[in-house]
Amino acid sequence: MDVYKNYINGEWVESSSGETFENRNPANWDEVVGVFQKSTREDVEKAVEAAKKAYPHWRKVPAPKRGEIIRRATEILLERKEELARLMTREMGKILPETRGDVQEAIDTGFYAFGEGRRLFSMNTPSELPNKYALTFRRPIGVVGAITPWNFPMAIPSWKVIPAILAGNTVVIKPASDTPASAAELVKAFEEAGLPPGVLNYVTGSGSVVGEALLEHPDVRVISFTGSSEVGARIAEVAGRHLKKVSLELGGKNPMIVMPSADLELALDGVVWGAYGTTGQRCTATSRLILHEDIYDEFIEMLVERVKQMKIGNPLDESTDMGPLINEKQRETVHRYVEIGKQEGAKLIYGGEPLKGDEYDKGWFYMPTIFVDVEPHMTIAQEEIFGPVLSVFKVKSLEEAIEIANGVKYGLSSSIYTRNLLEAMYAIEEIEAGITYVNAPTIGAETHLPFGGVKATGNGHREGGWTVYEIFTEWKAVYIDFSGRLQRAQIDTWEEE
Ligand code: UN1
Repeated sequence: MDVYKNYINGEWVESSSGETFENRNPANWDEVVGVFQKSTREDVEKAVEAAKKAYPHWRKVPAPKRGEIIRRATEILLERKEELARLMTREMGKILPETRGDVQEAIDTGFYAFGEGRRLFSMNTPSELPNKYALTFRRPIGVVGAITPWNFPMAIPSWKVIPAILAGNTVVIKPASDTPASAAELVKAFEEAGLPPGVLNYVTGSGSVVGEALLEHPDVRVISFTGSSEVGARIAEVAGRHLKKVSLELGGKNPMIVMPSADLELALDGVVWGAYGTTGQRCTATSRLILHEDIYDEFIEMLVERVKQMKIGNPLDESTDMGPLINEKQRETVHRYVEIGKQEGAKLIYGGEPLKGDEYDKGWFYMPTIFVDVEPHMTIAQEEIFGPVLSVFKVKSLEEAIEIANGVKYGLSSSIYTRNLLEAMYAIEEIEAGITYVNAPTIGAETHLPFGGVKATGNGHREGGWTVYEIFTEWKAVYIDFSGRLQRAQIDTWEEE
């Protein structure tokens, strides 16, 4: 059995608690994937101290050179992609094509950051005074605390860690306790690539101890968190008291609209992938399907036929379409929402139960579930379920579809299927979301574009692409006056010369 330690100041060390916790395979809970440190506040303090000590040197390493270490680490991930995907499937439960994709997201993020090392563009602007330059530079901030979820066990840690260190910060990461092995492998790739000690530190344990200690530590200047809106709001509150910079990537209740002009087969492929990929456990999952009345009955029939054919089971088996949920608690949550859906009058037409039978007995499997005739005020229409539950709505017009799409507190991803250009353009204009897809499902964002959402999905930051560097840098404005005399901004003007 693999025993994983914390990684602090370039060394793998045990927690001061002397205690550990197990990480089990959600498809077969008899299998222990690894044993991890149950860390304490003291461990976090050591990690932050190491990160703080490493910072003055690391920020002086030229960004292109920081990028080269990231490139080496990324090449290691590329070489190990298959092995890492298998480990991730065992600890997280999503199917192999998806865990390969998860590792690939980290690889894409790494190679993008390598290039960014030679960009990190800043801006110059004219001064209002003659013989004076007005320049700006991006500066690293210091120690970053990254708190990451279990649904993208390597991709999301990479979205935070890689740009943070490329920009010259140092990092302490606390991965989700359901998937700490994948994050450890990311750390190992950096260790092998020659990242100096203390630049990246890894501490496992509970949110209430490790996460909280990071949040409250005065030397942690930035907190980057992905998870639920409830936890995000609390993080923002505590971090606000300590005047830390916070980036939050939170929940979603992502709609897909299908209009009569759509290619229905294409929309069908899209909704099945969007709703049941990752067993619905993506913040971008398609959890609401908004159908125009003209195609409502036909499309639902097609959908049920297709979902019946899905193969649910061992996610390591290449022919499986959907694996289990992450843990017992998540399965209970999903089932509770299904019960609420039924009580509130939505019509359950498929699924709604944990799967039973030999193959499923030792995993957190749940049937792909479809509710129709869902009304916008219902709980299953409003709240993020994070499971394979699709709520279907019937509308008379695109305007009504968009009203429903926008009628939730979240605004991460969204999609419309149509072959009518004007409908597509209208949706792009009107849907309140950080991401809108046309003729593609709500999942599958590429790493070089801004990722994040509006309303309760976050606090205005965007991970991914060039925008993530806004999170991990601060601007310095520099004025260079070469006029040889005192020039007073706002008071002297060049005409006075
Ligand atoms: C998430 O669910 O938190 O766009 C991230 C997607 C993935 C990332 C999802 N690339 O579905």
